[in-house]
Amino acid sequence: MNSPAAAEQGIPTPPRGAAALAGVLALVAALGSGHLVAAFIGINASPYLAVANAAIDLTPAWLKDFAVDAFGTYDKLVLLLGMALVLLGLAVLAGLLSRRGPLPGTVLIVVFGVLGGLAVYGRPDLGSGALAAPAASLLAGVLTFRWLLDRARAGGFELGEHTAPDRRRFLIGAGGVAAGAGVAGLAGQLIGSGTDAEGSRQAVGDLAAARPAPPIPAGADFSGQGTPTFRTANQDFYRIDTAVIVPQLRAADWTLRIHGMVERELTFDYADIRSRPLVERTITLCCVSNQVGGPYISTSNFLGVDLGDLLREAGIRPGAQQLFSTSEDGWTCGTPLAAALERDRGALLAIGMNGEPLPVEHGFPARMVIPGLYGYVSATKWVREIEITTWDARRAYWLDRGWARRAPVKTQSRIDAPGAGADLPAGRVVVTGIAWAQTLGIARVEVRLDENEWQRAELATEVNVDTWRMWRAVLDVPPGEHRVSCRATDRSGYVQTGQRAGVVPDGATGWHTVALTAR
Ligand SMILES: Nc1nc2c(c(=O)[nH]1)N[C@H]1C(S)=C(S)[C@@H](COP(=O)(O)O)O[C@H]1N2
Ligand SMILES: [Mo]
Repeated sequence: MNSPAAAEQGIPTPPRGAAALAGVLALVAALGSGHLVAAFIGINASPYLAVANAAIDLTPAWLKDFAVDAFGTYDKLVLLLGMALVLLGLAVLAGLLSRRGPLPGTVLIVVFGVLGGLAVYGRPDLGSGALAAPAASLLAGVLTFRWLLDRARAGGFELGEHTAPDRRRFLIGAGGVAAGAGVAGLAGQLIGSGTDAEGSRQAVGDLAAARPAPPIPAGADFSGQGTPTFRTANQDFYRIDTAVIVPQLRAADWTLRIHGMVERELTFDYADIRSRPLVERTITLCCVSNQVGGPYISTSNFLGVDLGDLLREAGIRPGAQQLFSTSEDGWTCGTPLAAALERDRGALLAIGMNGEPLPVEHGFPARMVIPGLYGYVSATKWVREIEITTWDARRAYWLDRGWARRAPVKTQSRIDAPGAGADLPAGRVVVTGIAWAQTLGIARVEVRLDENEWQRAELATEVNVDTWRMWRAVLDVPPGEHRVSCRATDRSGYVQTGQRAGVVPDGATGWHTVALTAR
């Protein structure tokens, strides 16, 4: 189909389908070549990933909160798929707008190339040489687009008797581009994931604890009645981070530098850390984005060296306030220095988790773990750098996005059984759950049915004050619709508030309440 004006000038217009296909294939060629070039620089230079990372970095607290809530650990997959749909739509548009000439589509591609370039340029973990990847994308996108449009237009393949050969020529060109882009993208993926972090992790072998954690006593959970097991299996441990592609680090390539307001700058490698006497601690980690009753809390045996000892070796200079840590992928974290130094606190530079080297997605080769502080102010994964500084000198990642600087874990509790909306026989109902008040310990948990009196729950055996504590209660439930709530009291005497607060800026509060029907 030709527009009247073009037909008058004798300039053939490509059909809509061919123009749209040219747009889509230009996009595929752009992403494929960018990915291939990025493989040699750092996979985060791949424009698509860089834009996704930038989108995450620009996400304000309320939106992150929503995304984590709605999609959990799949939030990044949803983002990547959403971006793919938007890009596909725009690629089709670029093609359709360019049937009379390649300029509109070319402008659109250049605009996107520049956006990709800005996203790469903004990465804290890449140099400006990384711009080669979006540049390759831009070039491949524009050239492919114009070449395919030309082919679609050549001789006007819906005009006259040359239809069939011209269409064949276009389709061969299109097929060639698709294949080339596919090969480039795949090669990029293979080369880029060539740093074999998992292989390196497998090769670490046994990490022996000089001081193992005491065994978990038999009565520490009610997992037979609905609570989680006391320790969370590594593959079930909740995961929260900003990384679209988890940093792939080999133990041999890892070092940790401690610098800033210290007497002597120190750098440790993996062998330095693992050859020190390793201590194992059972610790419950939780996320500030955990809603009341939410799943972002887990417990593990973390193995590592005392973080305070490393800091004392470096020698802290007077006036220092903040431990500012940076990960391999440029994420930053601000921790009160006092918490890292407190001897009773048990802050760790951890390299092991539940008897294995840290899983890659939980920070291999090394991460920080500090009991009593939400993960975003204490638990840097893939940690590479610790700067001792003041609060004024450095601002951590989440601080600029609406979250609090001070973020001790709040005393909280959760009902695990019965599940929300349960339908069960009236009478004796066993209610179980967890409660936590890291650094203090749980003194009491109470449950109540509807607006009745609070009733004391039985507490499971305590493991230590830095872990969750399981509880169990038996309620007498008459037939009908009911609501069950729980609340914890910690060893300071503080009774968990019923006042509802959202997760921003420093953690949710309120009593977890589940509805149930008894018959
Ligand atoms: N490098 C890096 N470390 C990070 C984060 C991150 O985004 N990047 N997120 C933090 C947050 S918000 C939490 S709650 C914990 C979660 O640790 P996990 O994924 O091992 O459960 O990691 C912390 N460490
Ligand atoms: Mo978190």
